[in-house]
Amino acid sequence: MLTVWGRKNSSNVKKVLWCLEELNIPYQQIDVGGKFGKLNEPEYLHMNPNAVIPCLQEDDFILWESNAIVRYLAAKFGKDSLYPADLRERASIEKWMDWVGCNLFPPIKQFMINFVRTPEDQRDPKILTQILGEIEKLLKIVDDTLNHQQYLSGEKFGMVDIALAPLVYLWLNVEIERPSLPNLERWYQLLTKRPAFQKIVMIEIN
Ligand SMILES: N[C@@H](CCC(=O)N[C@@H](CS)C(=O)NCC(=O)O)C(=O)O
Repeated sequence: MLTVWGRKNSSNVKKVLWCLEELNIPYQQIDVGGKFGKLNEPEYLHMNPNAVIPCLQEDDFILWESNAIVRYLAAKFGKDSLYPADLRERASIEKWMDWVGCNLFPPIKQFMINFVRTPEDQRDPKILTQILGEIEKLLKIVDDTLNHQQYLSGEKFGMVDIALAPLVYLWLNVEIERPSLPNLERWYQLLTKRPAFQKIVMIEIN
């Protein structure tokens, strides 16, 4: 049995749970992080010394870093669906997965801290404008790419759609002004039709 450590409303945990649901793999999920705490307890630190979620446990095998976990699950259980056999096709998807983790996640995390988790009267408009500008610039790159392909993974739904969409869900479902990104919106609407996306990703943001 696979165990996913991490509260369900974390964007990075959502990637892992959504991937498992898409692949129809049984798992158990344990709430840690956020209001559940425990990330700095020795038992958790022993698994993930970074004290962040998610963390995957499969017997005595432990894996952290959400995109690495998605890659592992796709390679192990999704060879016919999520994990392309063709090396160039796979590398093109993995390139975007690294981009999501290295480029997009940092400003999204700042947005979470400075907007979602900060009461309205304590928000700094200058900082927020800067963070939102950064996110918009990055999502415009995705929007341009989606102008000539159905999914970010290519013509078929795949690993990087799973790595990206929980972050985009957050940006699209908070009360902020957003530029029009029609291709991104079309792609997002496609994902909202997937039962696993509805179950795992489309939950309350907090
Ligand atoms: N690069 C890491 C980032 C992990 C991360 O920052 N996780 C956040 C939640 S999205 C976390 O653990 N926050 C502390 C908490 O939830 O208590 C990954 O992709 O797994």
